[in-house]
Amino acid sequence: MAARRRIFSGVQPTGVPHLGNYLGAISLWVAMQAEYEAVFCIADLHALTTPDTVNPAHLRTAVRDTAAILLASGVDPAHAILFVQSRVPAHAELAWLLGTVTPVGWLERMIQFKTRSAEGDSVGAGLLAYPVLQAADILLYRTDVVPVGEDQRQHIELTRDIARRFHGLFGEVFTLPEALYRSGGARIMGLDDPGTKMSKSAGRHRARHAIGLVDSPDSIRDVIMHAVTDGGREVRADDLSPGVANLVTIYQLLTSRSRGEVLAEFEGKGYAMLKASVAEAVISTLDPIQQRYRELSAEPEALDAILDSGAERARPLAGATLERVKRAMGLDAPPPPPGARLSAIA
Ligand code: ATP
Ligand code: LTN
Repeated sequence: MAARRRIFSGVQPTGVPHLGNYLGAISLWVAMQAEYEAVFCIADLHALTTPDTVNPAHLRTAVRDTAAILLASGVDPAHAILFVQSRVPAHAELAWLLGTVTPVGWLERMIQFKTRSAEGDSVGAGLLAYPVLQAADILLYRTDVVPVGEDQRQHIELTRDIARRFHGLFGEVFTLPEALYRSGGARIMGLDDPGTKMSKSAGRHRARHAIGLVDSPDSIRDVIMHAVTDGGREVRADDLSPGVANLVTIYQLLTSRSRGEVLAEFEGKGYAMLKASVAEAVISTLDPIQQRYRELSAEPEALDAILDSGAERARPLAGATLERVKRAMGLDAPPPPPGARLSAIA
């Protein structure tokens, strides 16, 4: 029997995951984990590049909360390896090695780097190197498929470019990964501004921007009923503004129906009715996730045990690739000369 293909993906513990993370990425991971060999990572080293969230106590809490949300959303340790990035040192080590073959110009072209470096006063080298660490994450596990939101497209392409460049210099070691996006939902937009993607960082500064996966039903209704649409009042399938299209997308994904079906249901109906239906669909999808999240959060030792076991399982996989890379680059320790004895050194 052919070996199962492998998926790898990650989420940063930069805050409570939101509906965009769930629809664009997490729900896809859950759907794929039985068919593929699945490895999922809580990217805490990446989170260190977001200075406004860096605080040791917060980071510790955010890592556990993110783990609890992923498990509550259906990530199943019986199928998938779930671990914390910094607990598998091969990630940082491979990132260094790959950094030595990555032109700075490639990194300066990354949209995320350009946007985020324009926001901050001083830019850490880690922000520039962020995609190299992400490439290391993916390449360490000989990943075939990376299920992510659309915003990650450039980073996955860069991962392939780095792997190809490494192969040109040192020979074939890596598997070239493919990105996989949720069709029609890989980019959920902010509810306060359908021109920007829903993001954890933006949600910290903007009211009614995002729906956190553990928000209360009242808060979910409030955010959705106030979602920015346009000057019109009724849904017109042939003329959807970005705000209305975003609500339709959310509803479509939550109810597993086609766009055509959803548009037919709401054609000519008022925006308030569409919003009320979206709010109820969000609340009923999140209700079981929130219940499970509360149960998991009440048992931090059990969560830690799952993460410990995930790191134990990830380490040998990552270690095997790292060894091959080091050998290819000439970093393997030379064998001792024949007849050499340790005592001769002492
Ligand atoms: P931050 O704002 O802190 O960068 P984020 O909201 O972009 O966080 P990540 O942890 O960077 O979230 O992303 C986790 C996964 O969720 C990634 O696969 C990413 O592509 C996906 N994702 C993030 N935002 C959206 C969105 N608005 N729509 C669809 N997928 C998304
Ligand atoms: N940068 C990603 C999170 C992430 C990731 C990964 C995604 C870190 N390592 C490896 C896919 C594969 C983000 O979503 N912002």
